[in-house]
Amino acid sequence: MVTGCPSFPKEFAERYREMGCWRGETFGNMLRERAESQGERIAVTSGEKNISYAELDKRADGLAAGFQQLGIRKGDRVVVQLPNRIEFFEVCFALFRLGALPVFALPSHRSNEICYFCEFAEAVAYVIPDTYMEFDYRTLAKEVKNTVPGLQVIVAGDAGDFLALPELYAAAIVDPPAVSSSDVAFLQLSGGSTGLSKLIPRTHDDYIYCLRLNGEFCRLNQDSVYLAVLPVAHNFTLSSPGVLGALYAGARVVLAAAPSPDEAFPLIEQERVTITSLVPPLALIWLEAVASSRYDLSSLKVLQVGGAKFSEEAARRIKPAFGCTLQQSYGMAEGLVNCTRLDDPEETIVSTQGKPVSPYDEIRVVDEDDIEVAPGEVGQLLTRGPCTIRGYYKAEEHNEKAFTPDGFYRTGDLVSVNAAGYIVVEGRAKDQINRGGEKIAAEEVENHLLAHPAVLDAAIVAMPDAFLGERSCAFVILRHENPTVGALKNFLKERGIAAFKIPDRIEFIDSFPYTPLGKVSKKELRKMIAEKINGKRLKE
Ligand code: J2J
Repeated sequence: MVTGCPSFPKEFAERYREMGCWRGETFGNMLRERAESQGERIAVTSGEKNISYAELDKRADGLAAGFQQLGIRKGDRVVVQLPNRIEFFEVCFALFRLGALPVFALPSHRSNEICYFCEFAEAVAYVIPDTYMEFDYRTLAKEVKNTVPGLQVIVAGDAGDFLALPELYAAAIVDPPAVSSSDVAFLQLSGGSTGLSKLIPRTHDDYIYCLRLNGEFCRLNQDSVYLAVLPVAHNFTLSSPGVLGALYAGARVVLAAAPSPDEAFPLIEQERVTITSLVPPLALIWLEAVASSRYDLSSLKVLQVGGAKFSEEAARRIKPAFGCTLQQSYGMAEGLVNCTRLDDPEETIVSTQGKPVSPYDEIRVVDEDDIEVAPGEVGQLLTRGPCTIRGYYKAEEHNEKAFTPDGFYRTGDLVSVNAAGYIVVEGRAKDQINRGGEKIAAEEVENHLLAHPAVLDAAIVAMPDAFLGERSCAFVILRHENPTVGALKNFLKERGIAAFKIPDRIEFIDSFPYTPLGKVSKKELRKMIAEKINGKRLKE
């Protein structure tokens, strides 16, 4: 067992097994079974490259042996920061076979986040591409090594001073470790609301159950083709049903290098893609582009949209524009996933975020005192179930607040549930900005701003945005000097944080509005910035 990972209470685990939710499958065995039953079929396509199930299985074994020779053992953590390339799959399945845990970083993360993941998870290795989107990850790795000297850096590509992934493949694992389905398979990242992202321990049992159900609701089978346009490491693209759900179903995964219609539409035509998933801003871009597209997108059966609230108006346009079914997906890396069903009435599909995938997902909608609200009323969503973790990795104190004593996870989402059990996301009680699906923990960025000598105080809120849904606005009280907005943004960039976390707007202010309890009133700040934006729009 990896220490610091809260597990499911015994009686719940037994029940989820008895009910057939958890079937004792592991990712390592899952791939082996697919390789045995349909080895010749293609598992993943990336550009000109194709890898069959049998090859992927063999490559994963070879790499597992190589990792083992590097000293990576069962339970060790490895930060994996790979974009949508075949190596992502080889690395993950190699680690799964060893019982080592990938920690899923996103390509947009920079030194500050990566150092934190490596230090906090006590990672033994860090896997990167050489370059991606004109960014050199080896330079990033050098910075990380200054802080975490013992880390082994493995590069998928031209390795420079580091270890070259292609050279690691070895013959066979010695004494293959026993990996149990109740073991933690990896650490996923939380969107976070207090300070740094929390790490989410997901077991083979709970994750495979979740992606299996998601696959069923999307009617995935061997003939399905899933196009991954968003980063594969994001929980939505990884598992709802995502790339892992597609492999579970024996389908084919196609990797897009970028999410733009220019890249994705030709791929849909060429590869006869049947399903893909988008965040709302991307869905808007695709909607614009499809009208004048010369590509044949008729193979597409399901277009999933999730990660942030999709407006009803835009949702209504999907079916007429693409000729396929929209599926709204409302999930969280902590576990619970809701989706609309493909045969739901169109009204349900466009106006709700779906219902839980598992009949054993328990839902409570509560007020500020944890009392359940009347049916249909808005409250905070609490959940417990066979997919949802019972606590974050090494976060005992935080877990006390993030979970109820009886194990419900406090999602921080404000929702209402209709008579048919479908959830509508109405708002958010957590201190987070959802920038078109990318989550920003206000406190994390506020802390970075506070590190600037001229900043006395800072508060970050969401401001409405027609395209992204929300953007971030930082209200800043200065001490004496007058740094420019550009200088402050640069300061944040130099601290090594992902670009999406840098505030879209910075407003200087003399003092903050306060609540009667003496806390900074973010509600008032949100109102101030929304009014300012609207006022400007009225004048224009
Ligand atoms: C409104 N808010 C949403 C939606 C997520 C499937 C789909 C998405 C994620 C994901 C995921 C939303 N409408 N349709 O992991 O498996 C907001 C909520 C939620 C938070 C979780 C999956 N879909 N959200 O986005 O861990 O606030 O997972 O609590 O990144 O995103 O974010 P994340």
